[in-house]
Amino acid sequence: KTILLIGAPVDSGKTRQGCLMGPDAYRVARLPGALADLGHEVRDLGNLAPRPCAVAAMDHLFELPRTVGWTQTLSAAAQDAMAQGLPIFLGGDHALSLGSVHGVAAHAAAQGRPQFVLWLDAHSDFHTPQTTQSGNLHGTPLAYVTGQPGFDAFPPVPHPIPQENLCILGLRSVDGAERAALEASRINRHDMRAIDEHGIKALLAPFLARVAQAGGALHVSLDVDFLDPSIAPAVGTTVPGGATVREAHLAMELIHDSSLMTSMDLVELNPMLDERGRTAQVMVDLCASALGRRVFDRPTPRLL
Ligand code: DIR
Ligand code: MN
Ligand code: MN
Ligand code: MN
Repeated sequence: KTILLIGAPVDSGKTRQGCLMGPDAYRVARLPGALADLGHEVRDLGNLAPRPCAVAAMDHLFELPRTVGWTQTLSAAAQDAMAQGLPIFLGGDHALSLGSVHGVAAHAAAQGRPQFVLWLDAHSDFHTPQTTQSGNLHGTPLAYVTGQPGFDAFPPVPHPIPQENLCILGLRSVDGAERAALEASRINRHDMRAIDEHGIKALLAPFLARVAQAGGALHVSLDVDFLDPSIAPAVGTTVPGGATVREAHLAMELIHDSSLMTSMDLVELNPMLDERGRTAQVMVDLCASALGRRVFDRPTPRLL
């Protein structure tokens, strides 16, 4: 595969700073080499910068104009990159997905292909600018890309992703307003208890089978806080009780075996909070698993 690494040092999605160092941490942890070792052609496109944006600031939202500027930049970059290969967006906080998912969905729509999204996160990120309590826009991408109202300052969403095309895994911190909205939605969502009771494969394989059956494009958005803080401390919003190293690798390995992934985000790494780069390294290793690193081949990938 041709893999395009796109540095997205977005730090405007929440108040705690540091995610702007994420793209370089992934480079230092040798993400480009790890993917090249698997036989991929890797092109590092360097880091993007947000478009200057004239929308008015809003008191209850942190850094709205900058986040809108990032969304414009990233949507355009995603659409360009999809024509050339498989983009991996190196975050940056989760607000970057406002743009990356907007862009890949536009590309899929132009190809007449349905877009699917797998969201691996402790949080559901389904707030709107009206319902957010924190004012942090990294908590809003799934509402934006599914076409929920309230995102007037952002680029229009001509191709909203159908709710049933989203799957969230790893939930253990869902705010009240999000919970009501999720329960009223058709979004596939699985909390940590579901992972405990059924295991990753039983939850993920049916979703991947649906993507395959629909001939869909699959965007995978991996938030560091999907992982348990004991293995991935370098994130501002740790929540105990997250995925283990092996649960996360199994998810990535199933994604690889499905051959369905067309784009990916690695988000919320805050190198300022890391312990000698160990979280960056776990994220690099997970990304490598999603792109084919394995111990033994599995001759017949079976989704169900
Ligand atoms: C929280 C945090 N739900 C908020 N969201 C995070 O600010 O709305 N998402 N950290 O990954
Ligand atoms: Mn998130
Ligand atoms: Mn269109
Ligand atoms: Mn999160």
